[in-house]
Amino acid sequence: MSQFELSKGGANHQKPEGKDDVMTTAQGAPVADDQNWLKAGARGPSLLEDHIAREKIFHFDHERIPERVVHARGYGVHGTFELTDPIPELTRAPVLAGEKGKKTPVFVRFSTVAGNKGSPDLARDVRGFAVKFYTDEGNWDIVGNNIPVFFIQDAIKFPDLIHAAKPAPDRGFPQAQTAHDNFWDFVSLSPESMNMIMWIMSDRTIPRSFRLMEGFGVHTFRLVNEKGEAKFVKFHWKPRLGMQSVIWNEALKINGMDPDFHRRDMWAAIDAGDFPQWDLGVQVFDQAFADAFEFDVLDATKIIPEEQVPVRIVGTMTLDANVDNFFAETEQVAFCTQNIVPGIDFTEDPLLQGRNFSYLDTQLKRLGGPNFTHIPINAPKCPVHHFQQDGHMAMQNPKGRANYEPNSWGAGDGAEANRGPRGCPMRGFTSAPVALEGAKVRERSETFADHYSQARQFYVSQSPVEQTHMANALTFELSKVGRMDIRKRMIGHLRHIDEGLARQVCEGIGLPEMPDKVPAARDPIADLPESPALSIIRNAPNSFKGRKLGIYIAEGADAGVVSALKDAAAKAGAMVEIIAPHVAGAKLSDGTMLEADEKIDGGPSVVYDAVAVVMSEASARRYDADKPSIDFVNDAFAHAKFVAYVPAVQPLFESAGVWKWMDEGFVDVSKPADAEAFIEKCAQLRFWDREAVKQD
Ligand code: HDE
Repeated sequence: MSQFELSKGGANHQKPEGKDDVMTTAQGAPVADDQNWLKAGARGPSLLEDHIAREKIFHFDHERIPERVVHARGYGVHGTFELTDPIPELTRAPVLAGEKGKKTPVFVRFSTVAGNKGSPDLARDVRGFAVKFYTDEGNWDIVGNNIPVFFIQDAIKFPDLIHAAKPAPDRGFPQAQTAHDNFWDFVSLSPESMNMIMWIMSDRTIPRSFRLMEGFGVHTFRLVNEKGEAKFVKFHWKPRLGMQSVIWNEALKINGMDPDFHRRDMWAAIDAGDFPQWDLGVQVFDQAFADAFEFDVLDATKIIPEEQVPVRIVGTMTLDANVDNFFAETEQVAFCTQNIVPGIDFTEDPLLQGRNFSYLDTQLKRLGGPNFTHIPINAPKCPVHHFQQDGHMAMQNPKGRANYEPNSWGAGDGAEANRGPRGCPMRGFTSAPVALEGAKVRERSETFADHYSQARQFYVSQSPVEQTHMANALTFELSKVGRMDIRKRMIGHLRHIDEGLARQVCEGIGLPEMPDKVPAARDPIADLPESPALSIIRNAPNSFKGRKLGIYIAEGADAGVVSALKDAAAKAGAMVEIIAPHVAGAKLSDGTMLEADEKIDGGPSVVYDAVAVVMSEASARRYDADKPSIDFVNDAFAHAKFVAYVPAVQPLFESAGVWKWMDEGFVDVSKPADAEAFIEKCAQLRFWDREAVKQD
């Protein structure tokens, strides 16, 4: 039967197998044919009467909901939080104070901030790290980021910040990047953003994977114990696999090769049963510490260095399930900073206070009504009792006669349930009784006035390689800024942070002389101690676990070497992908055929943490003019990756221009025993010395 005949009216080409397989309308009526609109005669016209077609198109027309204004591009996964060190002395929230080993389901959504929903994953951007805990006492959301500070101190500035960062309104570009005039204009006129600028110009904004980044609640919150005693707290997520980032040139290429790089990585890890984990840590401090601290703990542009207040690990989050449906879960999940539970409380941080309004408001617009808590991904997993009713899409209206309180239904008639719920002073949420005073003013506290000291502290705490990356990032971004006065103004700020950094950027953009310093609201403290915890490289995990090795093979590749590499990688807990000139794979030296995961131009070295090139000399000659093969080798070299090879690949490595530059990052794996030595080296993740050599 031809395809045409199959799709002719009434002829359902796939017969339903059982009752549940019969297609129905949304109203449940069985459908005979949903591939042909009802027509007056086979050649039309189409009849408006076709309720089946109209229902199908009507629903399709409304498939989209507004994307998030910020954090539109995101990826959500399910998991569990396990309490390992309960802290009942600090909080009465069972999620943190219950029995050791208590488990709480979570849903986590990672995101970028500036880009639209379809933008690439590896934009230089802050990553959202939002966690919804479905606790026994209601949903608790830590709507955090992978950077512990923020651009601005007061929520009223948020629309300006986001307008400036997003595409310019007149032209509608650039997409998902801050390398443009409007952004640098805004931040250079908002000195409070300087600490955050240091963070976003660091490698933190180009993470290798969601699995390899930290998370932070950013604001100072409060923990309140059973006695009503409150302490301040900052929340931290520490990835068990350690932190890792890519290099900027690599990020640019990955965005082209695989715009879904981060979501694919997360999906694949979970799908393979390689569940990512983070420890949840708390930094707890009291009013006396807050009073003595150099900065205001309510100022979200500041951190509290871990060296000053250690992070105490209280539990572990394991992400172990991908969503069943991206829209239903990832798109419809509604995080709200105001979702807190008894035992946790807000502070007066003006950014947090503004957010507490914004998130609820935005859900109304995005999800279309006040009943978004009825959508499964947002619904608490504990009992819910209240008198809220009706509205769009109401699915859980309260039962019974009483829909108000106080009421006297149920009193004495034995049917207590009829009267509905009541507030409970013992169990219910109570705010920490913080004393407030002051006149109504539109003012920023004097204690928020230091804009440079912690920016400097961040910069000096980085390793030399990371400092160079920061200077390069600033140079890249400012080179995309057209207006000279904006470039100069930015360097005028950098001079307060570090004269050496300012000079490098000044030279990088080709300015003949250093611009004047921008007047500072308060003189920076130049000698804050270094905080080694702020560096990614200084805290490298020394492990290749969870990373990915790409082995490029071609006809005649030594079978023993390939299998030794695979075994060594598996032993280290790393993943392996085979790349070949054809996706069908290649015949190895022992005559076996090894199937490829990627064809060479779809599997460039930028998507791997380390690579191996194993082929016969004849193959190396055959591909020594093949551009994707050359790029594979060349990029691996340029991005400071560890490279395993066999001497036969010389012709290809020569035409890629790397043969004469081979350094200790290259490992000859001709003997199978060398494979283990190579994978051991890969635990360093990158051969940074190569970058240093190139810069000399
Ligand atoms: Fe958000 N932010 N934000 N934000 N934010 C949103 O809420 C907002 C801020 C963060 O995966 C929106 O549901 C204001 C800081 C994450 O669904 C919106 C201010 C931090 C996510 C909103 C901030 C964040 C959002 C857009 C200034 C780190 C994604 C869609 C006071 C601590 C959550 C939505 C997800 C999303 C407002 C600043 C993190 C418009 C007004 C600081 C991770 O409500």
